[in-house]
Amino acid sequence: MSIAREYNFDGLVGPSHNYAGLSFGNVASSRNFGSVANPKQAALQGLAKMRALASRGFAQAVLPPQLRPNFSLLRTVGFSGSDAEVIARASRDAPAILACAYSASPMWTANAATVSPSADTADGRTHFTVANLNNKLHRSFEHVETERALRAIFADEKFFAVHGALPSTPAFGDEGAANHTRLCASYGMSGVEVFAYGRVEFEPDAPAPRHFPARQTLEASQAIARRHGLHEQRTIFVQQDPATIDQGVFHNDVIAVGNGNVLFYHQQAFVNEAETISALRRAMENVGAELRPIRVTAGEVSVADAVSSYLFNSQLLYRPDGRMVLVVPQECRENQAVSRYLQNLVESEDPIDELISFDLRQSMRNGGGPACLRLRVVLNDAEATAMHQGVIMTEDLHGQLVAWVQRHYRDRLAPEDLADPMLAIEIRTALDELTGILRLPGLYDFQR
Ligand code: SUG
Repeated sequence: MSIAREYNFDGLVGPSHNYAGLSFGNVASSRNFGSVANPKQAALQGLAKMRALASRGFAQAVLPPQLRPNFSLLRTVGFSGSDAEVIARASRDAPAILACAYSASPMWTANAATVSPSADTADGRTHFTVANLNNKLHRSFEHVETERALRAIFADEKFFAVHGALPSTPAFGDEGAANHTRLCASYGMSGVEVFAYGRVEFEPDAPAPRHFPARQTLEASQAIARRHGLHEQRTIFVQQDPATIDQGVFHNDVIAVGNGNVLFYHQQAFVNEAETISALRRAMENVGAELRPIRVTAGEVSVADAVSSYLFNSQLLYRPDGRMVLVVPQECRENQAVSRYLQNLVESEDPIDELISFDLRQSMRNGGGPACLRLRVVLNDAEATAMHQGVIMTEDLHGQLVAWVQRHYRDRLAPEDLADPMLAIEIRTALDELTGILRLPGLYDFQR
């Protein structure tokens, strides 16, 4: 057994952050369609969270934004000419597609990949499967640059295996770690990997939501478990309650979060709650641990309140004393039922003793809370040393990134601003400089 820590890789919000209403099924995205975004504030809010957690001693790193707009998408769907002409034509004929090409959605790195720590995998390496995100056009091409970034950061094949995205077809709908939780007795020991799926492609009679899409399939989750070489007795597939997806729970991390032996979840999170919890209990026994469920009832917090406050889209982190901190969005303090619930929770015997809240309003308005903004990667000492060090959050890196944001980001971005050809040039200039700061040369196509 080796000592291992959980690194949180937060997505640095890109300069094109905007509200384009692109995510049917994500109520915040639909509600805020067309409002004016503030990319500078969005990036600074994210950086403030990273800094605060790093300064508390939590292992924190950053993943870079992606190049936008995606000219290759725009050209593939028939817009031609110079870059400026492509933008002008797309903005005139298909503004929604231009918005897709411009989306800053890679900020939500919980959807970047599914990660299995080396203690769980057959070959003893840390495995990553990049998510295909094929349910939404604006997210369906993220995997190309995500794979490149992960390969650059986790380049050492002795320790890491980065798998490309699964085939981009509805049967393999995959949204990454947002539908995956790992429970364990301690990070360095074998854990139980819990995959939550929304529907089953090849079982047409299985329950499925009626109104909103189920973005993750059982087939995709099973494929990932096979690729990663997970042990059957320590791998569990659970189904999200379709009625809850229909209330706006588009990812499982909107309704449940796990850490260590604790599963913090809403009673309406899963199909067959009792069976799901007993299956988890049994699997935990296989790794010598006792499951500690913290169950929130609908009477305490309704699904609607969970969706609007993002109570479960929180980060559950171990403090050095072994107790836990819950990192919540500020909206949890503003919602009466949720804030009352949280007050009781920290005063109870349950292992969550402390709350930290952040203003992440810019991201929240697109349905992205603290947990969406981070990808968890458990690493032992040797693995942590083997990964690229330029992305680890320090005071110095934080200072450099804040100054970079201040130099390059706009503080106002309305949908019509995407037609401005200068925006594409500004983004390219900013990202070119960013690769110097993160020491990731050649990350973007235009640098190759
Ligand atoms: O995929 N929103 C993202 C939010 C992702 C949240 N991630 C997790 N729950 N882990 C999504 O729906 C909105 C973009 C827009 O409408 O402009 C968006 O893509």
